[in-house]
Amino acid sequence: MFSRFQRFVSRIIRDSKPQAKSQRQQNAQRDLSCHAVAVERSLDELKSRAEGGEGPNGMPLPNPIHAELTPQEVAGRRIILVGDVHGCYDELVLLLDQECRRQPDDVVIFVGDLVNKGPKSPEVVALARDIGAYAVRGNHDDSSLASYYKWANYRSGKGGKQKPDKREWVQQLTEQDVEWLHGLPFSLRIPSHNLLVVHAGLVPGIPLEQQDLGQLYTMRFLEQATAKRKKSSSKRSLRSGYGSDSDGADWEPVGSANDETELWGKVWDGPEHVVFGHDAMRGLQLRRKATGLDTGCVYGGRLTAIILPPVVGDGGSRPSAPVGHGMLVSVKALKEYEKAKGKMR
Ligand SMILES: [Mn+2]
Repeated sequence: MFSRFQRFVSRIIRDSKPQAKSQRQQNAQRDLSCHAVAVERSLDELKSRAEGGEGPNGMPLPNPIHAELTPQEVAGRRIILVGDVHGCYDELVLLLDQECRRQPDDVVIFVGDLVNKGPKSPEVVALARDIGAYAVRGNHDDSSLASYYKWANYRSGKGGKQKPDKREWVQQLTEQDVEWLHGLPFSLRIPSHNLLVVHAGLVPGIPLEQQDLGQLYTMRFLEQATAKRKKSSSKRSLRSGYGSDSDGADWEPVGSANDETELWGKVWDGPEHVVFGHDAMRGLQLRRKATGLDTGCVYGGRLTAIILPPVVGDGGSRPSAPVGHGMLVSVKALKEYEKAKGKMR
């Protein structure tokens, strides 16, 4: 028996479907003319418009680089934080509709890597835009933008002999999709919940604005700065910009794990609680001040979200709905879309 509330919710879900479908139909109808328009506005022009110069992958920096949702913007609304989707559109729809019972005024935030690897990347971007979701920039979102331009330049004859790479799905992105991806910030702060969202991780003790943007969407491990200095030349520390005696940082990001590394989320001690993705091999991470939501859906794992209850009023100075009060929900992947490179936990 459906309760009246459930009927109400299912009506909302039903009502929202034709919209999603028409968006998908639009995807299917995308023809070359829209790409011609997109390519006309060349990457150079976009770069010149971006005041902050280039990001770590050569793409124009978004404005703002670090975004914020004000207490007023989230007051009285649930916040649904979604792990790495990687084009798993069908699982995303199941997660939002069935597990989250998403309603129009819920604030949906993706932790990045919405696209690539999985089967329906353009559909995921279209859905995210359609529901007015927020997201931070994942390494795959950023590199897919680069792939888009590589293909677009090739297509328009501007890009020399560079053939498009294997990400053929980028050809289905509309100009609006591309614009949306360009706007993805490297972090999203939500002061009412003492919450910070990044795709990968943060180095403790370094102000957000001084964090290395490339590390924000790629880091997994940290090493004691002193241990690293002992091992590597001072050149390396200088080049990475971390660990000099003057900045007082105790930790440095490193590319792979060894005896002296720690998962960054284990070491992170705030002040904000960080929700992140990017680490399917570790799976769900529930730390005191960090929550990792990448549960490897594209590798046949699960797609996970955390639902935060609404904060009444503006939250004041003491958040009444910290991440720890959130509810975890997830759906099992419908299939294994890609083989994992390591063993998933
Ligand atoms: Mn990633």
